[in-house]
Amino acid sequence: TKSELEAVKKFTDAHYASPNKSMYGIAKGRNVFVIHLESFQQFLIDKKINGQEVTPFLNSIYHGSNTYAFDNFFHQVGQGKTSDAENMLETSTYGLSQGSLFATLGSDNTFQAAPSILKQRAGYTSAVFHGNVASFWNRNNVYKNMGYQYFFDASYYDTSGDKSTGYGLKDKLLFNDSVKYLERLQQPFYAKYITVTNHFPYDLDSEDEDPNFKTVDTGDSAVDNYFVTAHYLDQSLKEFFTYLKKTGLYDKSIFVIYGDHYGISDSENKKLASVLGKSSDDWTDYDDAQLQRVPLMFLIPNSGGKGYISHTYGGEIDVLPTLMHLLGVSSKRYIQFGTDLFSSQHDQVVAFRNQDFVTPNYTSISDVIYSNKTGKKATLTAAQKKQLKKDQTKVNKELSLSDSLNDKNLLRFYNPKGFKAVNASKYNYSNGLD
Ligand code: GP9
Ligand code: MN
Repeated sequence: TKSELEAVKKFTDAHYASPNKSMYGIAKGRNVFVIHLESFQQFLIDKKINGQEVTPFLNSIYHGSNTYAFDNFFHQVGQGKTSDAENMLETSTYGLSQGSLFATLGSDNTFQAAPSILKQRAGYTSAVFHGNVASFWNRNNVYKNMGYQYFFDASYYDTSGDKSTGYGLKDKLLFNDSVKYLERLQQPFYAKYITVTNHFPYDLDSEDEDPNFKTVDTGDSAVDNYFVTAHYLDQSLKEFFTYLKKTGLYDKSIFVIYGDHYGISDSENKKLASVLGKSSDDWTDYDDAQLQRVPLMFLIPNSGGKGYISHTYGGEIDVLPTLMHLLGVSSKRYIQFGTDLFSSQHDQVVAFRNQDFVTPNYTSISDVIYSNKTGKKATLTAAQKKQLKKDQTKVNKELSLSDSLNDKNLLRFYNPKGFKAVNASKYNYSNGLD
């Protein structure tokens, strides 16, 4: 009902963070590439194995002078995995506590998502490039409700034989074979690339392996192969960027590069520990939580070289308002649970979907508070306890209001200024060949 919507709106309004003036609009009018690095965790960045970087190309972006990167950025997905990440990134609302929002609510809900907002506010064309079938995670329906104009799914590419692995077209082929569609998009565009090759169980044909890259030998094949497919993903990006630089698209764009969620699960982390130079003996929930960091980078080529690596704490929920402000589009009128990572008012309490949370100083797991300094259970003053109680209350409230918004489809009652409701029936993603 409308009063339920009011409660949500009151909360998001109260938490709104105004933009950082020095960042607002610095990517205005540029094309947007959202590059979804499948199962990609932050520890891969700058990681060396047998003296070799696993992801040299991404590392060069990470340290590049026009890149704003975050090293305390967390995924916040639940069971909806990739689809939860997509939902958070493009709506700044949470996934559900059970199942996938895309799958359960995505066909019927009202969305006020990045593609429709950017189309209506700044004239952006929108498209998704993905090498899996369109129905996976119910994307064919959800994307229409989000206002995506084009969805170049598996049917647009030759995915036969060894061109695919478990979740679809290999990344190098996706980037290469999508170019003929990308080139026809009206600029400015908002284009999302969802990679798949770096996905459990991290299979790669030997023909795609870099003979010069030798992985670890932990005895856990998922851990060992994870580095091999991450290395492949890195090479695929390098090839794509070579193309973009050649055509000049590179300099006219902003790149949002992020990891969607963990690739190595908690149960395998002890095997990973030795690779990370840690002992698995006293491995705790705290250590698992720290590994939920994923990369987030905003690369803005030729933008004056003021980039840096920020240690601000944040999560996937925060990406949309941050991106909008970089593009010079105010986020104020929308219902969004995240806040601009560059804003001095940004809230650094990062909620996980199960109500655990991380702050710059503490990690809270099932009500146990760990100190980020020591990694051990924290000894807390009364004032610190009080603050952490407040943080927990906020996390719970935020998650439950997001659930209320989505479960009850409350956005259908919400009319932000100038927002025209998306008409999903306008879009037809079927392959133009038939
Ligand atoms: C498949 C891909 C994988 O299309 O996006 O999703 P995940 O299994 O990571 O949720
Ligand atoms: Mn995924």
